[in-house]
Amino acid sequence: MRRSSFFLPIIALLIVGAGCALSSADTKRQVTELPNTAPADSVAQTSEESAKKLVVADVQVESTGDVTVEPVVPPVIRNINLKDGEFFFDPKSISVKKNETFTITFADVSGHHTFNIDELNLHADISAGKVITVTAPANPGRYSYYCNIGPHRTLGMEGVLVVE
Ligand SMILES: [Cu+2]
Repeated sequence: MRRSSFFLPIIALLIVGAGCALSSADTKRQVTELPNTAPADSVAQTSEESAKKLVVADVQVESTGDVTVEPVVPPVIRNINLKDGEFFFDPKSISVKKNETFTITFADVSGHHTFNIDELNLHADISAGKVITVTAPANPGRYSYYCNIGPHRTLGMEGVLVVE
């Protein structure tokens, strides 16, 4: 009885002491770890974020570069004045680049005529001042244009769209 009552408080103290030592070691570890990891993470995040911002900035620069290129395209669209009469198209040859978009304005139209390019599925009634927009095919070649009314084509209402 004496021994056990003497040792019990010591054992209890040892346990409490061990518990204190463990808990203080834990808090020390937490205290020392937190300041080390937190700034390192925040630095890494900010550098990642700034890297993302840089990438976004690059994309924006590229897209604005494209946007500035696009408005330049419409003025590049060439207009071709095409006269027609009894029975001709003038000029009889139009040269364009592949994929080029251009307009044809029918300047002087006398009588009822049409303008057709079969390969482009282009079929239009034409009248004075009419403007049609044409996109040249991707394949270079020679594409006939003609009027399909009566014998107009055989009478001379034809020409060729040369795609280079
Ligand atoms: Cu015709």
